[in-house]
Amino acid sequence: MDTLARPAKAKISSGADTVKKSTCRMCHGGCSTLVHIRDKKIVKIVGDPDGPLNHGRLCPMGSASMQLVHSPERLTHPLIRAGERGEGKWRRASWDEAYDFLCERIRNIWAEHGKEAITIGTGTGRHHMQWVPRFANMMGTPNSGNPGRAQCLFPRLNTMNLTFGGLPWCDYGGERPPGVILFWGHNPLASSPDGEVGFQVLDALESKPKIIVVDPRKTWLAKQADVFLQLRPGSDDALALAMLNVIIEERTYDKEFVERWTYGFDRLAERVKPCTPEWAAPITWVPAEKIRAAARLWAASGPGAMEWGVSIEHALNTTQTIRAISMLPVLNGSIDVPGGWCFGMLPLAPFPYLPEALPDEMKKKCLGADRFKVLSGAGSPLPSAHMPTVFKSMRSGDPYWTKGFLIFANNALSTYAGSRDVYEALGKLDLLMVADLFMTPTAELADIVLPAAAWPELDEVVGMPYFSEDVVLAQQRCEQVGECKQDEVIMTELARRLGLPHCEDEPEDIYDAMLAPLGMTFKELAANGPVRIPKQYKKYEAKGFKTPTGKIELYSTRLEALGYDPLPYYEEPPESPLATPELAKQFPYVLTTGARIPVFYNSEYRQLPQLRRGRREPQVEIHPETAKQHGIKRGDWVVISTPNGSIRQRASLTEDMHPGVIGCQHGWWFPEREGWEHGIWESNANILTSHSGPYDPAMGSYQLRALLCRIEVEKPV
Ligand SMILES: Nc1nc2c(c(=O)[nH]1)N[C@H]1C(S)=C(S)[C@@H](COP(=O)(O)OP(=O)(O)OC[C@H]3O[C@@H](n4cnc5c(=O)[nH]c(N)nc54)[C@H](O)[C@@H]3O)O[C@H]1N2
Ligand SMILES: Nc1nc2c(c(=O)[nH]1)N[C@H]1C(S)=C(S)[C@@H](COP(=O)(O)OP(=O)(O)OC[C@H]3O[C@@H](n4cnc5c(=O)[nH]c(N)nc54)[C@H](O)[C@@H]3O)O[C@H]1N2
Ligand code: SF4
Ligand SMILES: [Mo]
Repeated sequence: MDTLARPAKAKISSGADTVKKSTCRMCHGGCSTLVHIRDKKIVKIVGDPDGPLNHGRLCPMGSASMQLVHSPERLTHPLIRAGERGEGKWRRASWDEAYDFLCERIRNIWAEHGKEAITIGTGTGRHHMQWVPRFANMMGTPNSGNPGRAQCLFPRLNTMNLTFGGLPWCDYGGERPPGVILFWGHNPLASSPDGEVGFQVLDALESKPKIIVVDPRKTWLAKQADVFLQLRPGSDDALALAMLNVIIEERTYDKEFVERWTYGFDRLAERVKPCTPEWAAPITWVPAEKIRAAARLWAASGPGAMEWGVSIEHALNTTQTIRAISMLPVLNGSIDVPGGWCFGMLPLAPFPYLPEALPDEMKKKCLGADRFKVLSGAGSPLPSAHMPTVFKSMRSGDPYWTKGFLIFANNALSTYAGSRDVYEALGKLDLLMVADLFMTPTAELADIVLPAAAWPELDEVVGMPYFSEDVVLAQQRCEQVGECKQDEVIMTELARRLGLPHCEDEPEDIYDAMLAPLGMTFKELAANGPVRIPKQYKKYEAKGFKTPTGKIELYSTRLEALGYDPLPYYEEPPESPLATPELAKQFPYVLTTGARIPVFYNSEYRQLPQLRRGRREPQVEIHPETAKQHGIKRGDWVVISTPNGSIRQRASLTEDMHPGVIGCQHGWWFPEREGWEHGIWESNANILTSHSGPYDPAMGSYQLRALLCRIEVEKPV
């Protein structure tokens, strides 16, 4: 099954070992672990039976944690480039030398181009997710970002903050289980995203809720579903509008909740009136009757828990798709009720992002902020630069030059759309710093590479799920590998060398301050283990929703004030059989990229034998009938092409894939290959994508899924 089920229960007999409690972060994290240490070295990592989210279990990636820590491929000391960019010549440096080198280059860029000329980069949500915008504020630059800020969780977070006053999560382990779970473009059993681990979802299925799945692939969850909507990638907005239409037309919504706690229902009803299932069927490829069945089941089986995923953010009409889908739990009155879609308890003191350290004049220079107002401004707890605009400024100096890029955990060449344009942009920098665990193709291009600590080698406080904090956990330092340092420490030490504001703050003081409302210190949390915050429901009854009207804004006054459509709408992806039928003659399939598999994490873990063993090579999922038309057999190398480029992946034939859809993996490079590229130009899905727009008007998101492609068998050379 395409899930994480590996029920190994932890043994807690510790013998002569010291055992420390920590939290696995092989993915976004959340599984509690017991880390066994002997002679200052980790000898075993197992699931903690007391872990509130995993109850002793670890998935295949979690089980490979020790292999990550002790991988012979790890970077273990700073390296300064000694040859041409990409030539692979490095000299080992001490941390002192590394900081001196960085300070000199940074000061030169400041003097010549200003503080805004340095962008602080990171990747997906890690332990130091909150520290990166803080460090940017300390550095005096308005520009920080990552490949996910406009494409991953933040579109949901920012849009929901604006229109609901917070981001709800599914209520598992609460007063009652959900009556129905709707998995929308989301496969949490494989992905455990954003601090909501798949084990929780697996456990929730035991109470036999109704299941609805929206996915172009028939996943394991889809096989358990009462209704499975196998849609065309990128048509989620039309499908959601049609489901809203059915619930409103059939008057099966929770009238009392809608009347009392929502704003703009009548205008929503008017907007979705034409969006009937018959209208949506040819757009979504889902029969009208199935759309009706899903809407009826959803309305009848509450409380409903909405499990939505990143697919809806890897598309152009992100903001409005999110809005449309988010209204389904509103209409059946599932907001902040047991077993429904609930706001977090947020017990931690706010993280000190230090926006006050950045002058207003500088804030205005944030790249892309003038255009994508929800990405960088209203609703965003972590304002971000628009990264395609940053790459453009690296390439062309428009609207000003970006000359320095300090990356903490991001394989930019692999995970941003348009890898070739990213490559060109990185080549023009005066300073590229990469802090990573491994020498990735991106690190190979750097001027300086810093060895970062892996999850068992660092201290951090984390609230799960993200921006909800119903469970508060600690990561604990258990081993020192080489000269590796955790990112938070690197930022702090570099800040001190540069004499930046707030550089005197010690990370542990910040953890203690965050935990103060819980009446404990970091050391106490780390020693005693995670804290689950007792759930309170219907919190809005006391103070309303944190929106201008105090209600859930189906009609968004804040989006309206920012100049955006206050109601959700449907928009075709820029390339699609409907939007560009001529192009679709040359590229007849809809391509989706990057559906998560349980053994790799984006571009990570190809170095770890335990995880690579069963997945030596990249795979593209194709329906057998589709493959047959092109003479493609199982295991053949297939060339996948889009208007942006071509890559090769091995054919995996499966009836679970929609015949009109091709699903390729993302994140592929080959650490074992010689040369700086390590095969980055061979099978990397982002050769097929582009970051040049068009973009979601509010978030600046680009298309990573729902592209057009063609396939053919690779010809022997
Ligand atoms: N085509 C396509 N592209 C995609 C996606 C897709 O589905 N399809 N998904 C997108 C999404 S949702 C996201 S969030 C991004 C993810 O993009 P990234 O975050 O760039 O992806 P990763 O490969 O997980 O991580 C990048 C690097 O961080 C390093 N690393 C791991 N832990 C640490 C640490 O603690 N400190 C430091 N300094 N380094 C560390 C890893 O070794 C790795 O090289 O990719 C996006 N790109
Ligand atoms: N093992 C593992 N875990 C991970 C990661 C990883 O790389 N590996 N990456 C992490 C990151 S950064 C993220 S953001 C999360 C993402 O985790 P999820 O949100 O679960 O996202 P995916 O698995 O990428 O996609 C979920 C489902 O969406 C389907 N899908 C594809 N295109 C569309 C579409 O257009 N519409 C709809 N409705 N469905 C579509 C896919 O077939 C897939 O089954 O996972 C995180 N966890
Ligand atoms: S689901 Fe994530 S946190 Fe849990 S064991 Fe797997 S990798 Fe670790
Ligand atoms: Mo992500």
